[in-house]
Amino acid sequence: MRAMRTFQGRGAAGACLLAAAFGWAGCSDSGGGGTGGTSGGAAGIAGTTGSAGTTGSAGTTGSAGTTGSAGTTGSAGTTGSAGTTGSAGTTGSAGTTGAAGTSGTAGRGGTTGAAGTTGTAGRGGTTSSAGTTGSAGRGGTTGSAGTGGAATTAVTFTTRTLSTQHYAEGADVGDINGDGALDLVAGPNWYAGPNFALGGTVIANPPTFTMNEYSKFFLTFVDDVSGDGRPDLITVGDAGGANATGNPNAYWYQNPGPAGLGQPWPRYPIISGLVANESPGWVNVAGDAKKELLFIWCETTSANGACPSGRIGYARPGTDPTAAWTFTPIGGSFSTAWVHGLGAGDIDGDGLPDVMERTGWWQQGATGTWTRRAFEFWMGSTTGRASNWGGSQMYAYDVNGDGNPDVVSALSAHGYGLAWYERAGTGAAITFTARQILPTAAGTGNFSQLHATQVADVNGDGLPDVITGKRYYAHPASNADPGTTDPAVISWFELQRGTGGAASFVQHVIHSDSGVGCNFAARDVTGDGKVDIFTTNKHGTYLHVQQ
Ligand SMILES: [Ca+2]
Ligand SMILES: [Ca+2]
Ligand SMILES: [Ca+2]
Ligand SMILES: [Ca+2]
Repeated sequence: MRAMRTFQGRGAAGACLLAAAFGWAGCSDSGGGGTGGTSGGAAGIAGTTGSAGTTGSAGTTGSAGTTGSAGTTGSAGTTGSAGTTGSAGTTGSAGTTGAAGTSGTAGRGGTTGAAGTTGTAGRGGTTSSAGTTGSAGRGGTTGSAGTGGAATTAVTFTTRTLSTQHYAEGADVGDINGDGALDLVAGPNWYAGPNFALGGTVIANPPTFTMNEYSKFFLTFVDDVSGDGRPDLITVGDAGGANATGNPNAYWYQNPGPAGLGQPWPRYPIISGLVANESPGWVNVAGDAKKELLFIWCETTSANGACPSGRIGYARPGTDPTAAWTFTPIGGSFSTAWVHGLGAGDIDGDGLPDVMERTGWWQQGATGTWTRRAFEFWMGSTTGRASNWGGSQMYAYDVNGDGNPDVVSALSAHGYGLAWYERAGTGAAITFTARQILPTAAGTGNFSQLHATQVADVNGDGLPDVITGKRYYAHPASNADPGTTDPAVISWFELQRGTGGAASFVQHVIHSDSGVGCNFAARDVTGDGKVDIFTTNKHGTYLHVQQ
């Protein structure tokens, strides 16, 4: 573990009431994480991200959402609601300027607050002292921490290599065999928890590929499509269609139940034509509790990735999930299947998920209308072909704790750069200021090909962190990207907040010889409450277990 770089951003202060008004309802929608702190009390956690309470911190169900930290609904502790201005913990008020959880066993302070003075896991804010009697106190940027405990609880990972073959580039988790333990799904292969030996395959004899070939499983999502309570697989192949996958390129595989797991799973195409954009998301866009497949639909395609009438939108199954899913357009037009950068999150804070892509965002109205707002989320990372510009999975959450959701995105899935975009303004006047996390050029500690990104609270301090890495041979050697032969690193970027809307991300390397694929999982799969990271790509299949 090593901290490699810190980039500072500073934003507007004093917007705390915005969070109380509408900030976290929206994050709940986009994140899909656990509700926080309904039981509160002994483990009350509060602060600028509003996670709180015994059940509110990140964990098995806490921060599973794409953008949400735990406690996104904001109620916390026995006495109060959490959030930027909320109170939390058994007795302490928390938040931007508050003291937090002074008698709580896991009190966490706000930006300038003292925290967890008697807590066993007290964590301070940026300028505070923290956890003075805590056994695991963590200090802020300038704070002294945990005089009763370790000054800093280092986050470390042990990496397990599950395969050194290239099967797939999409990974997710779910309880495939229904035994109560989370299993790991890497394209066609699944590994049974808690030991993670190969549990089975969804197709017979899954093929392997070289690092210069594309697999047929670019992205993998696990969810119950059929409604029988068993988690199924949603898979998306190469968005170009011309390389390896063919047309259609997206399928769902029906979990046959424990007795049938030794056989190939029934497979159904999701929609005709190509599911395009290279980061389709399994996210909640529409106003129900279920997730949808967000993508660019190349309904009619021509050779070599051309997408004459591409529209951004989402698909979901109808009453018969084995029939073609229903596509709901958000807008157009997109002319290539290989465009990069896509995500959903409540940018304007009205509780409705909005949609982000590399050239702007689509604001969802109350009646299901969508309004395009232009913004270039690649921010100058324009090496290589124009289709390479733009990142991977995009997220919206309040990075700096001012109450406004911000955007996090890689800048180029085949080049360099990572940033958060600080939101200002409201409605049609919403603007963003780019805050660089990783630069757009090669350099020490930097890495290219950020083709998959996740957000999760890795260190359990209530602040959502960013995880990304190098997609090992994102393009083959015959079409090399910048830095193709550099080490295949995966890193997490620790979000730290300062006063007055300042925020910074501190890079920590998780592993230097594996990287990421097209999507991966950041969840606690070992049951200790600490976020683990599961990847599969052209380098192999890896489980990074947080210690
Ligand atoms: Ca299981
Ligand atoms: Ca919205
Ligand atoms: Ca913000
Ligand atoms: Ca964190």
